[in-house]
Amino acid sequence: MKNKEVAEIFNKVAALLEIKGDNPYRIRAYQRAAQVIEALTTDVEELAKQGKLERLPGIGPDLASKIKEILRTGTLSLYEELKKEIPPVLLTFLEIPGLGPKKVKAIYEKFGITSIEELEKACKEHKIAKLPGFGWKTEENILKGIKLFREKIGRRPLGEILPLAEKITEILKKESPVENISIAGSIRRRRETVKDIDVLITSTEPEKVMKKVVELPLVEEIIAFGETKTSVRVKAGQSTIQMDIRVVEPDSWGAALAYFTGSKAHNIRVRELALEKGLKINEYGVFKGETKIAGKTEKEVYASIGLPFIPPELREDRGEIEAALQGKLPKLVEYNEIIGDGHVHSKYSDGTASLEEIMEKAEKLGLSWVAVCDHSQSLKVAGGVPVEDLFKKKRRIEELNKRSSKVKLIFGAEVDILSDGTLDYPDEVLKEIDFVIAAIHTGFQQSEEQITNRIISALKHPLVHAVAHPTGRVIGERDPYAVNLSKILEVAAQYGKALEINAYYKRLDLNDVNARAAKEKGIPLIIGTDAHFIDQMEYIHLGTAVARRAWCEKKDILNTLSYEEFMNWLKKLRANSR
Ligand code: DGT
Ligand code: CA
Repeated sequence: MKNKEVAEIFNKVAALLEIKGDNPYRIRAYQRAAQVIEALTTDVEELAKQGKLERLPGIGPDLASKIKEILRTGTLSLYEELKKEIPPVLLTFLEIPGLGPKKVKAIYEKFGITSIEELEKACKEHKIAKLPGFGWKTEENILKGIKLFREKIGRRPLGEILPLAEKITEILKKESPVENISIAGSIRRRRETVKDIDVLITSTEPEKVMKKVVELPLVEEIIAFGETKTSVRVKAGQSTIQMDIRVVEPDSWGAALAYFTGSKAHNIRVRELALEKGLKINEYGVFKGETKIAGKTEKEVYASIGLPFIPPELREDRGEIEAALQGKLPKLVEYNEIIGDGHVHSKYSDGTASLEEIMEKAEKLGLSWVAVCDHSQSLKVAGGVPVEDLFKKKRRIEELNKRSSKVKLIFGAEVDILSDGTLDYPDEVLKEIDFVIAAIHTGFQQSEEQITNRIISALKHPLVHAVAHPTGRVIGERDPYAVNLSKILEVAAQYGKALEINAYYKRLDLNDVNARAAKEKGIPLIIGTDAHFIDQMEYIHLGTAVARRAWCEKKDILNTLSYEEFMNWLKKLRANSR
């Protein structure tokens, strides 16, 4: 069905015509055609084949031929021409939720604003509200729209882009003459969202590598083609993302990797340190006068300015330079030290995998335990487990554990914190569940005080071990609910309860900053993938990345414990909570 694509192009044409100040009847015709096509329950391509397009309301010979053109070429020449006539920034503005063509046009004509940053500034200075037909509310909506736009379209979740970037580097490694290849930028630092894919290589035959790059089937558009730098847009889900590939000299590999890994803020600090030592540092190397004193490896580059190697996840200028100078960098938890998954759903609730499949997958991932935490009884939309079934699940887990020596399952539950702060199973049931992780799934609209108190009651409950996704945010979709996190941290620390680092790529909750605050208070952290499909268990490393960005060491993360150690931790916590 190409209906959506055709409708979208017609809508865009209408918007562009409106910005241009074209004939309102013509604009209306495109809008109407878009609506008609979008509402169709039949395939527009079929109608075109049968010559029935003109039977649709509002579609005459001209629009019918335009539909055929879109079906044939994937675009419309009129649309492509309009795009060239209009400043590109206005096309971007149209993508901001809450900003239609009329408003975009008015803003552009009045202020000549040419970037999102300028638009944001004008809103903050209340210039926009003064335009006829605008107001305070419009300004507020535009600001919200800008935020959503940046999150959604401007930046993509790491979990979507990292696998793509790794796939591309794997292909280039196998099928082109690269010597060194590495992902750099925010992906290498494992930031939760990324703007683009930065790749560095060394090669004696760069032209062959670049040729391979632009020939990748994933490439949708070539932005620039050159032997030292090539930029393309690669297909990523429903849209595309820019990828820049740079070729560097082997002698500059470390310097380039450090430079292009960033962050910019970290680089600036590094450069200042170099300057203090009378050195110059750039993407080619570290220089004393004209002489290059380092550049081949990152380690050598850091050493030349008196620093130990700083792991990419720490390079955010959040104190890592000071810590490095004092020899106090944390020994970050390693990806392979995570041997358990603290939160997986099975068929007992809304997961799609059986217990056996979870065990199998865990073994493939090199894990030695998985806590199977299905939803609790009231959460009907998510298949909450009624009490009778809980005990079936418990027995089944015991049987499977007897048979398996490599992977153990833990009988857990993700128990809803009800809107009054009580838990969704009675205590006599909770005490039979080996791992109770409490969570909020309803009442997101409650006040900060209410939500905070709900979580606090759960943390204080003697049978609760942990709280899942403590802030409730979903990247690009939902802001955190109103919660006073510092109060939560205080109570968790006081009661020795764990907080989750939810590793699902759209959650990553706690995030890096909050997880670090928790770690500093000595709160144990538990990584859980919250997998509802078996493959989502692979996201465990994203949770580890958050933990590393939160400066966590092995001792801070419960998933580094063996099965027996973790079970002991659970029991001890309850014994101490009585
Ligand atoms: P992103 O792409 O927004 O997710 O984040 P990054 O960090 O990957 O940023 P990007 O792609 O613009 O640039 C990659 C790295 O290149 C960045 O982390 C640091 C370095 N870099 C870029 N521009 C500058 C600059 O103006 N000064 C310094 N010192 N470094 C820069
Ligand atoms: Ca980047």
